[in-house]
Amino acid sequence: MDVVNNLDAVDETSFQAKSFFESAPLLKDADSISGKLTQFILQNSSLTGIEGPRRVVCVTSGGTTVPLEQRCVRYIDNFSSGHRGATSTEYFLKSGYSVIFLYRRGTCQPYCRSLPDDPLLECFKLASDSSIQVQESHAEAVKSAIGGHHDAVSQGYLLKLPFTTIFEYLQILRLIATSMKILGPSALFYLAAAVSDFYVPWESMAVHKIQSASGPLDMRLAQVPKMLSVLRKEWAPTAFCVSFKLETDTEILLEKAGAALKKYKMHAVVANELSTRKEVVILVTESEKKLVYRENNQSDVESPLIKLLVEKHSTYIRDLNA
Ligand code: PAZ
Repeated sequence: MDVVNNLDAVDETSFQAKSFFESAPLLKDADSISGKLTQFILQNSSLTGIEGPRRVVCVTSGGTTVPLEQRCVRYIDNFSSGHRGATSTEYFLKSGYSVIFLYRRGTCQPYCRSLPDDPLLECFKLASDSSIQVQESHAEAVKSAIGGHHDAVSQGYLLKLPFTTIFEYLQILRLIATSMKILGPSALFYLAAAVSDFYVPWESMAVHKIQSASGPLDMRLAQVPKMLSVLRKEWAPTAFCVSFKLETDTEILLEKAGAALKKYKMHAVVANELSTRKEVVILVTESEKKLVYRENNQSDVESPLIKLLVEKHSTYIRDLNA
């Protein structure tokens, strides 16, 4: 009976996902994105990496917006800065992975964490001969940002794809996942983006700016289909999948992370609490719940986290190949 119910739930989610994509506004640049993905994956899959073909990870980062009008003036947003995704990307590259970085426009970028928030204006100065010079105080940060980023991109190890809305995010994620299918178990998904749970379906969305003259706004949001199931079952069934669970109530965090692990058949779920997310996360797998801390004020929690995930990914590949 349980099996039947479970199959019904899977079919229902696939159906909801299909309707979501059918009614979503057309993704601009879909052909160009597909072309970049095909080239990136072909090029990287022919390289040798840690214990076999070079591994490719899709890191998602930042929050998705929910437009309230088709000619969008207002939208719902969330807190995500993209720090987790950007930092993790650097550690994955350092560990020998190639990275497809699916990020929210305007959020934190790999290798730019040490730069000030307004980097161009604060990092440079105009010299007396009108040439542009780097401020001494920012020289190290600028050098490492330019060097790290240039190396990763010029060697073809980093592909950056931006999104803004929930519609763009899910359409690009589907393109990435289906393109990565050929990589089999060498593919990893690291889904750190804060993805909206609710949205306004395109066909029921106001076309023009919503007017305030008619009084308080009464709006019903639909639930975004749970694409993690679809990713695992249809788009990339042999990839190693890591999702994130954020809560503000620590009492329910582990329970929710455990439920996500089972329900979406993730290989690992990273549980984190809003205010402590930069200091500690809990890596939840079928066999354990492991606390992962940052070592000190100068280090990042992503360093030990990525190390653990790379080990788990290696075990997964070895077990599948055995
Ligand atoms: O982007 P950031 O560094 O500010 O925060 C990271 C995070 C909390 C968005 C991420 O660790 C996470 O938990 N993402 C999934 C959020 C969710 O439950 O939808």
